[in-house]
Amino acid sequence: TPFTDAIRTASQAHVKPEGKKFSYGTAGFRMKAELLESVIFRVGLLAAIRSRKLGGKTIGVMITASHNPPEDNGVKLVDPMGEMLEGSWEKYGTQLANAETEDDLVEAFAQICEEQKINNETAANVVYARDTRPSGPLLVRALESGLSAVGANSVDYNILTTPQLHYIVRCLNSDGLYGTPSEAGYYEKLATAFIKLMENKAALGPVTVDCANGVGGPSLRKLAEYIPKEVLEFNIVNDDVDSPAKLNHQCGADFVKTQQKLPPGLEVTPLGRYASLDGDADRIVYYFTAQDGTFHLLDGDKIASLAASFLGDLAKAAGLGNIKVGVVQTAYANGASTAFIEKSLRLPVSVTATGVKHLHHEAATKYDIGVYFEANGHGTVLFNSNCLYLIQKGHEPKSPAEATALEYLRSLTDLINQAVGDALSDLLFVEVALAHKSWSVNEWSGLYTDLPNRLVRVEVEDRTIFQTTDAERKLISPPGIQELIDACVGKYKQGRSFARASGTEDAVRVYAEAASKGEADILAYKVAEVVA
Ligand code: 16G
Ligand code: ZN
Repeated sequence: TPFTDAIRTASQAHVKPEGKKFSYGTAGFRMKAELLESVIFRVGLLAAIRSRKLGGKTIGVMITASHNPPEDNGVKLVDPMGEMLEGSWEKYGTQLANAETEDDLVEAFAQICEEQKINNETAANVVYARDTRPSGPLLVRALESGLSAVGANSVDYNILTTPQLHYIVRCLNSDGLYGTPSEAGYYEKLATAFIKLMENKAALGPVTVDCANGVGGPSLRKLAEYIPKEVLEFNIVNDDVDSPAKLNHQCGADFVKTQQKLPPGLEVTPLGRYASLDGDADRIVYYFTAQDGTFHLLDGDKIASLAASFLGDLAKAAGLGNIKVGVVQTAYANGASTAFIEKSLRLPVSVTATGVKHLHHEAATKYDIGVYFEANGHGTVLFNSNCLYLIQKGHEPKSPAEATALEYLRSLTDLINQAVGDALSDLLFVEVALAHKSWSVNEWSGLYTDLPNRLVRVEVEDRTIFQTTDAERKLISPPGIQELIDACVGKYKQGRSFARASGTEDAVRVYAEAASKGEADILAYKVAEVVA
C-alpha cells in the first residue's frame, strides 16, 4: 500500500508490548492504560480502512474505559449511523493490535485492505473524542499518529461523553437531518425537545445526579444551562473531574447497581429523585429512599418498563394503534419486569445475548418502537422508518388529543438518542415520562416488585468452554452441566438461574433469582458450585 513506509516509521514510536495478546471485545479494547498506546495507534489505521470501505463516510473513535477504574482506558469504533462497529470487523482490530513487529503490522494492514478491496485513494474521515481520564491526551496523540500515517482527515472533538460522539458521527453522515454535528448542537437538540415536552406540566422538584466524577459532570452542567430552572432543576454531585482517583470510586451507576446502595456521602431526602451515571455517561440508574429510609433501586428494567408504558399509551393516544411497541432485554432482566411488560402492559419482550449491539439490532429490526435496556442501565428507544413516517406526516390526527400525542411523539424522537444508549438523554426522557404521568418515584417503583436476586462471579480454569444457547440462558457445554443447574432451579419457588462466560473479565457469572432473598442467595451458590 502507499502507506507502508509511513506506518512503519510512525509505529516505531508506539511499540507493542512484546507477546501481549489483545482482543477487540464487547466494548472494544479495554485494559490498563499503559498497555494501550500501540493498540490505539493501530485503531487509527483500522478507522481509516473502515471509512474508505464505506466511501469516505465518517467513522468515530472513542477513548474511554466507561465504569472501569481510573488507571484503565479503552477504545472503540463508531460506525456511520452512530452504532457500534459492525461485528464482522472486530477481528481486524484484533489482527492489527496483535501484529508483533513493524513488518507484521504493514503486512496485516495490506492484507485487510486487499480482503476488503480498499481503494487507498478514497478519502478517509475520522472524528474522535475522549473521556476525562489522565491517560487520554497521550493516547489521543497515538491515535493521531496512526491516522496521519494512512492519510486520514480527522477532527478532534476533545472531551465528550461516549453518546455525544455517537451523536456527532450520526449527524456528520446524515446530511444535516439528524442534527448539528457539535457539542452545542447536541445540547440544543435535547433541551429544545425537553422544554417542549414539559410545557404545561407541573414541575417535579429537583433531580440529583451523581456523575461518577467523570465526563458526565461537565456535560450535564452544560446541558443544564439550556434548561430553565422552572422547567427542571438539576442538583449535580460527584462531578470532580480534576481528581482522577475519584473517577467511578464509590459512586456512579455501576457502584449503585452492583452494591444496591446509595453512594457514600450523598445526602438524601425521602422520595426525592436520584440518578447515577457511569464514567462515560452511557448508563444511568435511578433510586430513592422511602419515608422509612429503605433504599429502592430503579434500574434499567424499571426504566424500560416506564418507557414502554409511556410510549405504548402515547402511540394509542395518537391513533397509532397498529404500531408495534416492544421491549428488548437480556437474561439479566429481573423476571418480575418481564412478567410486568408481558402481562400488565401486554407488550412483547425479546431476549438477546448481553452487549448493547445485540439489543440494539433486535430493537431496530423487530419493532416500530423498540425499547431496549440492560438491567445495568444501558439503553435507549428506537423508532423505525415506518413509525417516523407516521409520526411526521403519514398519519392524519382525528382529534385535538391525537394531534397533541403525535406532537409529543415527534419531540420524543428528538429527545431520545437514536444512535446509542445515552444517560443524559435517558435522564431527560425519564423526567418527561414521570411528568406526563404525574408520577412520583413511589408510583414508578410500584409498577412491580423486583424478585430477589444474586449475581456471583466464579473463577474457572478456562471460561471459553462455557458455551451458551437461547440468549445465554442455557449452557450447551460443558456437557451435563445444564441438567445439574436445572435440578437446582427446580427446588426453588420462582427460581431462575443461568451461568455464562463474561465477555469482559476472565470469569463465569452466575445469576439467580427466587421468591426470597435467602433462596436467591442459596440458588446462586449452588449453581456456582456446579460451575466451579
Ligand atoms: C460490556 C457491554 C455491556 C454489558 C457488559 C457485560 C457494550 C458497549 N458494553 O460492557 O453492555 O452489559 O459488557 O459484561 O456492549 P460481562 O460480559 O463481563 O458480563
Ligand atoms: Zn459506559
